[in-house]
Amino acid sequence: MSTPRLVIATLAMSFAMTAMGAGSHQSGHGQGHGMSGGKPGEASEASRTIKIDMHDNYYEPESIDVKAGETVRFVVSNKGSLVHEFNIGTPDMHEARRSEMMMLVEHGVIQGGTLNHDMMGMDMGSGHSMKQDDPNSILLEPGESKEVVWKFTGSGDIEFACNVPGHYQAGMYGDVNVN
Ligand SMILES: [Cu+2]
Repeated sequence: MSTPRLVIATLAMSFAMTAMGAGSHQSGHGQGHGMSGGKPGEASEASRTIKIDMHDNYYEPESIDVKAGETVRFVVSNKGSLVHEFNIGTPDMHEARRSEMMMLVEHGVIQGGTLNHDMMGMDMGSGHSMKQDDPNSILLEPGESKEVVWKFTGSGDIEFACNVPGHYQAGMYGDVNVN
């Protein structure tokens, strides 16, 4: 029974360190809450639905066109055999997210095709948990399907990407062309 405790303690420590790192990074950029590229949208305001299929390791479609100010409802399905992420953000945001994902893999939260939901739900103390509930990101096991509603507030360099280690590098990202 002592092993899980040790794992939890290690997780809590590394998570706190990641959080501190992210905080200083953001203030350095003066970006506040790090939601550049848009913000969570209301389903009732969505002008259309875009279906995104996730495979090992690419998206279908590989790019999308949106209008500035448009709210889009994404229906994302994992058709692959590995855990995949659909995350909307700038390249900087994805890079920061990849360090976090690396940690989730190192600690066994993501194991190939499965997610350890018990570990994700644990309270790490000081308000942190491993729960993957960022509004701009969904993390899916094979066969799962979920929706995310996103409002694209302006132009800029926006991508959707999977930051599970190795996947972005393998080309699992797509451009959001904001017109
Ligand atoms: Cu992936």
